[in-house]
Formats: sequence, C-alpha cells, structure tokens
Amino acid sequence: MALLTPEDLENIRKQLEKADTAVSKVTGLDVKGICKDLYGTSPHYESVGIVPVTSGNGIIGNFSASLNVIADYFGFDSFVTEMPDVSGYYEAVESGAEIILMADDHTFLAHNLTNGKIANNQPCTGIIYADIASRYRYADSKDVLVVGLGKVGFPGAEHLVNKGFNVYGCDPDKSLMKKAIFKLGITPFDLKTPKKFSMIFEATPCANTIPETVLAEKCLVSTPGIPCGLSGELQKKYNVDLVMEPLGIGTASMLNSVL
Ligand code: NAI
Ligand code: PYL
Ligand code: MG
Repeated sequence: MALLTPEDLENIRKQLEKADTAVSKVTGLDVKGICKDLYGTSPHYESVGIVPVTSGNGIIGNFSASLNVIADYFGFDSFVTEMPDVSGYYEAVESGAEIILMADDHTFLAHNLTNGKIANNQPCTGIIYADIASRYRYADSKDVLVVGLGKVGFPGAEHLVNKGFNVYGCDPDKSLMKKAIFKLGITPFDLKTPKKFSMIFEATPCANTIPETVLAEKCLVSTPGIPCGLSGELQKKYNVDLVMEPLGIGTASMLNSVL
C-alpha cells in the first residue's frame, strides 16, 4: 500500500474544509450528506478510540492526530490512546470506545464494538469518491471514466455500475482489467482514445495519469490518489473541478458505514 507521510497530513482540518466545500459545490451535498445518502446513517457523538500502531513501518506522524480531528469534524467524539498496539486497544475499550479506528501498513479499519460492523478503508474510500464523481451537477451524460482498478478503484467502479452509470475503465494490470470486464461489465478504455468525459474517478498512486484527451471543458475529477493524477496545468486549462483529500473523506465513509 502507498503510505501517507506526515507532510500529506499537515493542516488536515483546512484540507478537509476545502474538500468539503468543493464536494458541496459540485454535488449539492456535503460529505456528511453524501454519507447519509450512501449508508442511511448520521453520527451522534459515538465514542471513537484511535489506536496508534507501531508494526511494519511504524507510526506515521500526524496520522492519529488527524483521525482525531476528522472524526470530531464529522460528528463523532474521538480520542487517541496513550499506549499503542494491544495495550492501546485495551485502553480504548476500557475508556468506553464504541468504535475502534486503527491501521497497520496493509489495513486501516473501523470496528463498531456495539453492533459488530467492520469496515476497510480502501473500498469505503473508493465508494465515496466514485459516488461524488457520479453526482456531478454539470455532467452531460452517464459516462464515467475510472482510472486505476486496484483496491480503491475496483469497489468504486463496482459502485458506479450498481448505480447504473456507463463505466469506462483502465489499468495497466491486465488481470485487474479482465476482472473488471468480466465481473462488473465495464468497458475497457485506452487513455489514448480521444473521448471526453465530464466525470472522472481516479485511484492510482501516480502523478499525471489523466491525459488532456479525456478532459471535457468543465469536468469533475474525484480522486483519493496520492499524489494527484491531474496536473495543475490541465486543471486550469480545462476548468476542472477537483475533489481530493488525503484521509478524511474516506474515513467519514468508513465511520458512517459501521453505524
Ligand atoms: P492499488 O495499488 O491497489 O491500485 C492502484 C492501481 O492503479 C493499480 O492497479 C495500478 O496498476 C493502477 N495504475 C497505476 N498507474 C496507472 C495509470 N497510469 N493508469 C491507470 N491505472 C494505473 O492502490 P490502492 O490501494 O487502490 O490506492 C490507490 C491510491 O489511493 C493510492 O495513492 C493510495 O495511497 C490512495 N488512497 C487514498 C486514500 C484517501 O483517503 N485519500 C485512502 C486509501 C488510499
Ligand atoms: C490509510 C492511508 C491512505 C493511504 N495510505 C494509507 C496508509 O498510509 N496506511 C498506513 C497507515 C499506518 C498508520 C500507522 C500509525 O500511525 O498508527 N500504523
Ligand atoms: Mg479521503
């Protein structure tokens, strides 16, 4: 998994507010509203225990503190445990946490101890960013382009298919392409084809994955990918609305999905 850095998470509250404003502008709903529509849930200050995890590459500076800001921003009542790992888990439960949030290098989970529901960050992130793309208020058709069909992109593409959109997808990984074509029925797309899209969902860990040829004038790029797949130059040239944020939107999706 591509790991976040402390720099990605600097000023998370500002990044989140900016992204939430962008989501409202392009969809008519803020992130809370989209979560309510997706999962039928609204937070009521549920207690969220955030447990730092030292295994693998270890603690990411700003990670737990950012989750604390994010959970509170979306209407939860969160705290970070003093101890990490198993001791931190024990501390969170003993302190009354209803939901546990914790991540190692492979899995970032939310586990609701009161109802047993558990969520994984990758599908939850894919679903909400794809959903945001699908709600673009200036869309001119039901065609959506998905760039990257990995652990975030595939569930996002599946969500778009289930919502009845015409999903075009690309990924250099041939086995992922096959899976998306046969399991989801997406249309394979070559990024060199000169077809314009007004809705693009991007989920890769690479820069400059979105070429000029696919950008309609005034379109939406919704992307959790780090770094951003759209260059600043193309964003300006095509008047692209951009939704991107490193942690909060996906975490909101996870937390709401376990309520
Ligand atoms: P992954 O490695 O499972 O999938 C990425 C896919 O992108 C791969 O299948 C790869 O073949 C494909 N790809 C690479 N270059 C491409 C190109 N030029 N065109 C089309 N496809 C291309 O990674 P995963 O877990 O799906 O994560 C994707 C990105 O999302 C990463 O940058 C990750 O850090 C980020 N992420 C961000 C979150 C957030 O809240 N903002 C949450 C979770 C992940
Ligand atoms: C959840 C993010 C989104 C993108 N990449 C994922 C990542 O960086 N995962 C690793 C998270 C590790 C957290 C560390 C800590 O500080 O507790 N174990
Ligand atoms: Mg996010």
